[in-house]
Amino acid sequence: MRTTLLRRAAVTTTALGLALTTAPAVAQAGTTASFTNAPVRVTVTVQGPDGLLFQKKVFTWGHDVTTTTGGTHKCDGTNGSAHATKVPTPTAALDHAAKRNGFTWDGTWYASFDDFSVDTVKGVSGGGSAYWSISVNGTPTPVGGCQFEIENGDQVAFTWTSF
Ligand code: B12
Repeated sequence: MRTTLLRRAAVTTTALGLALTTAPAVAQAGTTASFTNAPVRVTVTVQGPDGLLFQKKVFTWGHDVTTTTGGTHKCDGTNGSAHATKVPTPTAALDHAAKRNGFTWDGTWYASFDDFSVDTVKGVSGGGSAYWSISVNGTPTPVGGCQFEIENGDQVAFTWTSF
């Protein structure tokens, strides 16, 4: 019994240690703790031309992402100086969803926007007549997916949309 309890405590401590080493930084402002880029839990939906391709709750924060076409770049809301500090973003959420659920996405990097255009998700691309629209809570984002800030509980959707 005691051995089991000790083993459980060790596992919990290890898990907590892992979470703290992989979670983003916590900033301390005066006496009040304030979080920068604190992880949020959002629902990521990928709606393809023939139906739902993916839908799941994802724990996410702004981070560097790598695509085959675009290479490695930040995707944390500081893109295009949209935010002064790092924040969770739609494309970062897609990236976390893809990594943890075994699917891929690809995007072209546009230095002019300091952002990726999301071109392919789960092997499905626009093919010149459609694109992956990015919306949060049903509203298309006015900026690219690495510039927009998402919040806890948001509905983040990538929807295959004809021109
Ligand atoms: C046409 C257009 C599109 C078309 C492009 C394809 C086509 N059929 O031509 C489509 C419909 C795909 C599109 C999509 C989006 N767009 Co758009 N688009 C434009 C527009 C009106 C003209 C671009 C253009 O042709 N430039 C001329 C060519 C010669 O230059 P270019 O660099 O080669 O153009 C390419 C890029 O602009 C790229 N592109 C288009 N939109 C976006 C958005 C982002 C974030 C990136 C990185 C690249 C990109 O596609 C163009 C053609 O290949 C601009 C407005 C403007 N005045 O620039 C907005 C504009 C670039 N788009 C914008 C946005 C927000 C989007 C979306 C994110 C909207 C959304 N919420 O879904 C999506 C991209 C989503 C994704 N998958 O990542 C914003 C970007 C602002 C910002 N700071 O990020 C702009 C500036 C409009 C605005 N709100 O003022 N767009």
